[in-house]
This record gives sequence, structure tokens and C-alpha cells, in this order.
Amino acid sequence: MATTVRRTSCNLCEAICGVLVTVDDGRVIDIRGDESDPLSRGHICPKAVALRDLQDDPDRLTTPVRRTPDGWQEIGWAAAYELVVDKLTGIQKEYGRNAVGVYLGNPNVHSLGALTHLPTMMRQLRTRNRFSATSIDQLPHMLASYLLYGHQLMVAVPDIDRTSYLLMLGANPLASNGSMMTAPGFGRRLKELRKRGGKVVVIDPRRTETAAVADEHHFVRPGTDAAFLLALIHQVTEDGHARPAAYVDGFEAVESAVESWTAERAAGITGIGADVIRRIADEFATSDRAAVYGRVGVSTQQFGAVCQWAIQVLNIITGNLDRPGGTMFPRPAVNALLGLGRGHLGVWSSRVRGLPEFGGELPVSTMAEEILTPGDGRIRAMVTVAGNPVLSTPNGRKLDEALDTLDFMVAVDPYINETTRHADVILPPAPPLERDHYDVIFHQLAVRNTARWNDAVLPKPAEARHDWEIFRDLGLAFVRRTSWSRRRIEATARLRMSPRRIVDLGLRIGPYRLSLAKLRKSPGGIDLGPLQPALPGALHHKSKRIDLAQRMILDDLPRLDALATGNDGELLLIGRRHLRNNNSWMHNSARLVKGKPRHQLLMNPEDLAKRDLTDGQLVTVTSTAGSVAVEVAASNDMMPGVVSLPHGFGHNRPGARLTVANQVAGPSANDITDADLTDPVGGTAAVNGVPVTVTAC
Ligand SMILES: Nc1nc2c(c(=O)[nH]1)N[C@H]1C(S)=C(S)[C@@H](COP(=O)(O)OP(=O)(O)OC[C@H]3O[C@@H](n4cnc5c(=O)[nH]c(N)nc54)[C@H](O)[C@@H]3O)O[C@H]1N2
Ligand SMILES: Nc1nc2c(c(=O)[nH]1)N[C@H]1C(S)=C(S)[C@@H](COP(=O)(O)OP(=O)(O)OC[C@H]3O[C@@H](n4cnc5c(=O)[nH]c(N)nc54)[C@H](O)[C@@H]3O)O[C@H]1N2
Ligand code: SF4
Ligand SMILES: [Mo]
Repeated sequence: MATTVRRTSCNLCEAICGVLVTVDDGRVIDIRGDESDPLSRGHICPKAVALRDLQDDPDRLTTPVRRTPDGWQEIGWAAAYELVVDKLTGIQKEYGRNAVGVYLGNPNVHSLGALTHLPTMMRQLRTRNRFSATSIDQLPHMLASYLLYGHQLMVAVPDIDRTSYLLMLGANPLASNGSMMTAPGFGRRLKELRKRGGKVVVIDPRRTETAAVADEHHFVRPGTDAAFLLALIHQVTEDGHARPAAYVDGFEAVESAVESWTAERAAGITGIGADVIRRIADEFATSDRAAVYGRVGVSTQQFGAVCQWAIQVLNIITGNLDRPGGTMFPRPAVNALLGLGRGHLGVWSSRVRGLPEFGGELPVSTMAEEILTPGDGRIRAMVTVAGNPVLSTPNGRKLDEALDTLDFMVAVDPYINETTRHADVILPPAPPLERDHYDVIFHQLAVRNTARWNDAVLPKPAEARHDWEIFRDLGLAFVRRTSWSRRRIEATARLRMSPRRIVDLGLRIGPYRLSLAKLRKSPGGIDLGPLQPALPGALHHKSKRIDLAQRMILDDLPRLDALATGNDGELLLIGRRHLRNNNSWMHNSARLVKGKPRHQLLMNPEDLAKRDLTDGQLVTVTSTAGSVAVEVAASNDMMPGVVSLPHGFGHNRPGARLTVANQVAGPSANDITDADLTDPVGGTAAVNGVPVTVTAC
């Protein structure tokens, strides 16, 4: 076989960079950025090269395995399916539908096959105990979109290629490559923004990689951004700069709700000076094109819902929503909104703690207690798909123990890791380079409208299965056990359709009337132009109006009064991301984990000195959920009173098969985040701003 260069897009993060893969004799020998991609323009990060490591990793499962008293045993697909379907239907028959719980992890949104076939398969289980990474991630964004724009996925993204003023809270796109904002090569876009004379302001308790290249950075006390945002809204209205569009209601109610939120009041809570707050409000409101954007740091905290609502309100009342250079609604070639309901909240609640469902899912913070607490409706079996919640969700140790008590567990995952080691059966899907790619989700969140289809780079071995084939086969097996009905016929038809056919249909009915055949002629992707204004027509509310005065948010504001200044000696824990990590699962790539250790607890030297601790020392970090031991590293980039620990570490647990990752040091941050700390509006896990103490080990 000759050397060939093939195109695909990297699916490891939300940036969906176009890549060129050189294949020689069936093996990948080179991966580089694709200059012809109109969105990524050649950008890639070190993780793209690890696509090759995923392909070649000897730890990656290629056939289903089953747990036996003598260890893992390979079994055929048919036998594995039969076991899974028998066990799950048996448990549901005995204990009711909700006895089967489901956790859907992050990589599902990065896989075409999971998006086309997983929801239909899951629906066949008809359980209310559904969980996903959403409730430890972007739930507040989706809630704000649902309330204000009428659809949980109608997300406004900052039009960063045209903005003049970007205010960013709790986001570090130089490490994360952007989130709820697909903007590959964010660093380059930021440079272009500044070259145009624009300004970038970052609000973060850590002076991050992004803060370092911004015009301004301000420390904020973790969890208090809501006060800062309300003060900005207050100041903008007081200065007479508010100019909501004609289709916006509820402005007066908001104005009176923020009346007491003066810059001075917010300053005392946030640690950002009152003069700075007033100046930012003025600069933001008087800029001809400005955008405020907030991500994980202002979502996965106790006021995530208020923050994401306030961010939208600020964009709306300054006239920046839906105008070039402000925040805008992408119009992708396949409309992702059609694949998902508009959303709902609190239609049912979790059994033990009574936290509300959102969009059909319960907060992940309730998962362990739903497994461990006896009684009717207790979870007895789990299905995890592309998730590692033992490392990724709060109080992971408790979940680790809970999974051990299940009657049955099945994981759809290529690895035996900290979570899937508890499974009875693991079904491994084919890796990314063996799959076709069209990004249904992230074009919906992209700063420019583009479209790209790529055939799989490498052929899939005959005995391997794509994720969508696994979901199809399981789904059909469940369907066959139900009686004939319209639902059964529809589900069968959906499951039998290939992802190619679904994308082709989506493209044909989409706004550009494209087709798969047309896209395949341009494997580097096609440009559909900059984002366009779409309001009020595109709103999903029948009224075609936006109501700012959302009761559940306004009713939550009094809770802000209790924003304390902390107990003596107490520190607030936040997370962080690094360009070469990817949540909990890419530590098995030797290429990515090499270099300086990056798992340490970062702490301001002042805080170290107060505790007689020294840089590099082993310390114990304790919260209400537990404690971990970790090396501390002095960092002037940390706000005094705040410490930072990345999530996704904590490998080397018995039974996991991760040869490289097991050598990686560092505890799991989620062994000390607390499942009891949630944002009551929506139930998002508050993994940022966790009170901890740090002592010598
Ligand atoms: N403390 C703290 N905790 C956090 C966060 C934080 O900032 N701080 N961030 C949260 C966020 S934003 C997220 S999204 C979650 C992520 O947490 P999870 O949803 O658990 O996702 P990952 O950690 O990415 O785990 C991915 C799993 O999917 C498997 N996998 C990889 N590719 C595929 C595939 O193509 N198919 C299948 N079937 N499986 C695959 C991997 O082997 C691994 O088991 O973590 C959350 N946890
Ligand atoms: N390299 C890499 N890229 C990734 C991932 C990864 O694990 N590694 N994960 C992907 C996923 S799943 C997601 S969701 C995105 C996340 O994308 P981002 O949100 O950009 O990711 P983070 O780097 O976690 O940035 C969160 C920032 O919030 C700050 N912060 C913490 N608490 C607070 C607070 O109370 N207030 C304010 N203002 N800031 C606070 C933190 O210091 C941090 O800098 O990244 C994606 N991209
Ligand atoms: S930024 Fe890196 S991980 Fe993300 S899509 Fe691009 S190459 Fe892949
Ligand atoms: Mo995420």
C-alpha cells in the first residue's frame, strides 16, 4: 500500500480542527493541521497527534470483554449483547424501569454515531435515572437558552472575529481551545482581535494562559461572579446605557432586581475594585461591538444559573445580542436543534434529594445516592457510555464504592479504567480514525458557519463495531421485546438508518440545501460565511419575544446575600485544564503525558507562608467530602485564598488497564469536591469554589 494523505477532523475537543493524516501501509505516520479548513485554518494542538496513539494503544479493547472470577474474558458481540439485554430487562422487570441508571459521558457529543443512534437506544430503556456530563458542565448555558430563547441548544456565541471588546469569565480557551464557542486557533483569533484595536478582559481567580495574553486580568473570589455581573447590569442601567431591542420584555423587573447591586457592594464580595467594575461597565456598554462570555468557572459553581442568565442579560440590554461583533446564533448546515427537544425543567425530581430533572436528565451529583439509598426506585444496574464518572463527578470515591454494589453494569468504552473496571461487560467501539465524521453539535456553536464531512481515515477491522452499530444492535434487541406499536415501528426505522443517511437528510433539509455528495467533494470543508443576525424570527418562543424577568432566576437572587467571606484558614478550591490533558481519559498516551508534572495543587506563596508550608511539599487537602494528598506548588498566578487542582487524575486503581496512565501521579480532584454542593437552580455540580483546608501531610 502506498503512502496517502487523508483528511478528517479531530474530535477530541470542541474546536473540531481539520487534520491531514498520512497513512503508510495501513499505519498512521503523521498528523498535521489542514490549512484548507475554513474554520481551523491549519490550527491543531498536541492532542491531535494522540489520535494516532488511540489507534495503536495496546490497552485499547477491540472486542467485548466480560468479567469472570478469573479476570476479563473476551466474548463475541452476539453473546455480549444477549447478556446485556437479558440482565437489563430482567432487572427492570423485577424492580421497575428506573432500576437501570444511565451515565452518558463527554465523548458522546464528539461522535457522530453516538449522536445519531444513542438517544434512540436510550429511549428504549425508558428510565428516569438518566445522567450525563451536562450537569457538571454546560447545564446553566442550556437553561439560560431555554428560558430566554425557547430552546436549550439555541446558544449565542461570541462573534470573536468581529468583536472589539471581549469580556471573559471563568474560561481559559488557551488551554481548553474554547467551549460553547467553537473557535479553533483561539490564540490567533485573540491576536487578530487585539491587532484590530480590540480589547480583551479576563476575570478569573487564576492568572491563566489566556489572562496572560489579554489586555486586563482581574482576580475574582470563586463563586462570586454573579455579584460582579449584577453590578455591571446595575451600572449599565444607571448610566442610561441600556437599550434592549423592541422584542425584549421584563427589563424593568431586572432593573429593580439589581437596584441594590452597586459596584461597591459587589466589590466587597468579589474582590474586584468598585472603580474597575464601573469602568468595565462603561467600556462594555459604549463599545460598538462587545461580547461577554463565561464558561466552566461560572457554570460549575453555586450560582451558575444566575451567572449564565446575567451574561445573556448584559449582552441583550447593551444591544450586543444578535449583532456582528456581539454574541450571535450560528446557522449550521445541519440544524442540531431539530435533534433535541426544546427542553424542560423539574418535570420530575430525583428520588432521594428531590433535585430537578433538566431536559430529561437528573443532576449527576445525585447518582451515587440513587445507587446506595435503599427503597423503591433504587438504581440496581448502570449503563455508562463514554464516561468516567468515578474521576469526573463530585465525591468520586463514593460513586466508586456505589458502582461496586450494583447487580449489573455495562460500559460502552474502549478502556478498562477507573469506572469501567466495575462493569460486568464492556463493549468497545471503533476508534476515531476508523469513523466517518460530521460534527452535528459543534458547528451549532461555531464562530463561523462552515461544514465538513470526512470519510473514515482507516478501514475498521471486520470484527470491530462502530458505536452506532452497538447502539443500533442493542436498541433493536430492546425494541424486539416490546409489543407492536407506532413507537416500536418508528424506533426500528430510526435505528436502521445509517449515520450517513441521517446526515444527508439533515443537510438536505438544512438552510443551505446541501447534501452528503456535495460535501464529500470538498473534504477540507466548505465556508458558509460569518454569523448572521437572526432575531426575533429565530426565537423558539411562540411570542417571538425574550422575557428577561425569569422567575426562577430572580427568586434565586436573595441567596446571593449569603455570599460569605469565608472562614479563617479556609481556602477555596477551583479546577484547571492543561493543553495536554483531556478530562479523565488521555493520560494513556505517553506522548501527551511526558514533560513536567502538572497535577500539583497551586497556591499563592502568601498562603503557603501562613501555613508554614514550602513549595513542593506533600500536603493534605481536606473538604467536607474527604481528603487527598498532593504536592503543592507555589504560584503567584493564584489569587490569595484560592487553590487549584486539575480534575481527571487519580489513576492507578486496582483492576484498571491503563499502562501509561497508571504511572501518572496526582489525586482525583473529585475525591474532594462535594456532591452536596450544587446550584439549586438546575442542580449543576459546584466543583469550583469548594471550601478546603490545606495542612502538612
Ligand atoms: N472537578 C472537576 N470535575 C469535572 C470538571 C471540572 O472542570 N472540574 N469538568 C467536567 C466536565 S466539563 C466534563 S465534560 C466531564 C467529563 O467527564 P466524563 O463525561 O467522564 O468524560 P471523560 O473524562 O472525557 O471520559 C471519557 C470516557 O469515554 C471513553 N471514550 C473516549 N472516546 C470514546 C468513544 O469514542 N466512545 C466511547 N464509547 N467511549 C469513549 C474514555 O475511555 C473514558 O472512559 O468532567 C467534569 N468533571
Ligand atoms: N486541553 C483540554 N481541553 C479541553 C478539556 C480538557 O480537559 N483539556 N476539556 C474540554 C471540556 S469537557 C470543556 S467543558 C471545556 C472547558 O473550557 P473552559 O471553561 O475554557 O476550561 P477551563 O480551563 O476549565 O476554564 C475554566 C476557568 O475558570 C476559572 N474559574 C474557576 N472558578 C471560577 C470562578 O468562580 N469564577 C471565575 N470567573 N473563574 C473561575 C478557572 O481558573 C479556569 O481558568 O474545555 C474542553 N477542552
Ligand atoms: S484543539 Fe487540539 S484537541 Fe481540539 S480539535 Fe483541535 S487538534 Fe483536536
Ligand atoms: Mo465539558
